[in-house]
Amino acid sequence: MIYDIDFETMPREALAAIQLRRLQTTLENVYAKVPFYKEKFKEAGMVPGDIRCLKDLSKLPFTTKQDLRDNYPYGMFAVPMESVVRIHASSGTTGAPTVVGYTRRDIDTWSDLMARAFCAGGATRGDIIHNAYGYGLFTGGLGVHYGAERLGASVIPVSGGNTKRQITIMKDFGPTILTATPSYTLHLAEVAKEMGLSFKDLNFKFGIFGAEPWSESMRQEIEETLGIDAVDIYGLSEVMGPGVAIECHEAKKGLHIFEDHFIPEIIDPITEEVLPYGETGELVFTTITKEAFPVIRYRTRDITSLHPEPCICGRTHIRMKRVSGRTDDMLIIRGVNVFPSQIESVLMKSAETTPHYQLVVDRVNNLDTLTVKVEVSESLFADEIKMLQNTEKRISKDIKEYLGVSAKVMLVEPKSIARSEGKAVRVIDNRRR
Ligand code: DLL
Repeated sequence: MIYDIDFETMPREALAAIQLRRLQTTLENVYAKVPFYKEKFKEAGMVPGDIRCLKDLSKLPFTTKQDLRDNYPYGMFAVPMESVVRIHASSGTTGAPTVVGYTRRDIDTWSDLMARAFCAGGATRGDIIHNAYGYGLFTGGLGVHYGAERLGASVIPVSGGNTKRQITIMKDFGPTILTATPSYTLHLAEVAKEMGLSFKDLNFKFGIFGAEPWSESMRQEIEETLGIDAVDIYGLSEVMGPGVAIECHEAKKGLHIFEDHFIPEIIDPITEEVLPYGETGELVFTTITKEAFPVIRYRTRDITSLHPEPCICGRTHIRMKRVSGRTDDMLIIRGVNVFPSQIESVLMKSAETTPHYQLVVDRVNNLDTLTVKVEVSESLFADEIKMLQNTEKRISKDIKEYLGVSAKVMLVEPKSIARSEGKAVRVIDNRRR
């Protein structure tokens, strides 16, 4: 089902006309209300009226995370506090967090977009949504929550953590849709297993996963382990929160960006030049309907590409490829650019390891080193140890039976006993020393 058929399937020329109108209104608004933008426009020698077509957008200066930090906490708000009904903040692992605000109409728009997102994922009003995104300053919990209610589905506001209790709730309440980060989802599956429960015995049909980069192989892993469809959802606090873009369940190939509210661009992160469709670079967003916290050409640092080709679902909104990483996540190891998601794709191909990994980078004797810590699959680990122990015991017993002498058998790694080029050295007798 398409939630907002008129806007989501609108011919692209009509969409462009709406975008331009909304963009022009937004620019007038930020110029008048946010001193930061007025200053930026002045520096660029421009006034909002200079933007006559969508292409003109590329003449405007960018907004960066640093700009938001410099105006911490409310300096970028375009409305007085009396009109702000909600405040969220992004985590701020590096430096001050980014504070964002919403008017009542912003919350309304966000709820609508999240309802759209749920429908794109395949939800209906009859669904029960287990929402394991964190509630609080993070936009995931409440963003998803309001969208689920707007759709008319039943939402279980369980938030993150308290994992065992989550599993009991899943068993008892019978939710049909799971919303969580992909990594937490895998943890949920692990804990369910420890509790003697398989996700396949639960009622879930599909899940909407995002808030962190995840690979196509991680999708497969989740779909197989949980026995559900896994759909990718993207968003960021500065632009709105979850529900900026989502995959449709029909194609599961790229995320439709809700272009009647957000204008995306892809730029080369170094030269800052706008790149053509299909090319990979940094995603930049301009919001065109937000009241409290509009952003103009906001540099997300997320790396992706844009694809305007028609989609089988009927939506005309452009698709972005799944985010492969962030410009600030990229590791340079001896000159080679490495994204954690690339390592993840390699790890996911190995049956013996789990999707739990960490990369440790160091510099030893002026050389970069990369250590990939990855957990061995528990079943394999347990089986292997058991098998090794059984083999050791069996050989020990055989020796005793055959020769009547007790021996401790220690299995060692293949190829760890020195090979000889002549006669094999079969005995090292330390007693003779
Ligand atoms: O993570 C909003 C959100 C909540 C999205 C729930 C989806 C689901 P922030 O905390 O501001 O907002 O973090 C935004 O997270 O710039 C990306 O780097 C990353 N991110 C979000 N969704 C995805 C995704 C929320 N589907 C930052 N794939 C963004 C990859 C994602 N990265």
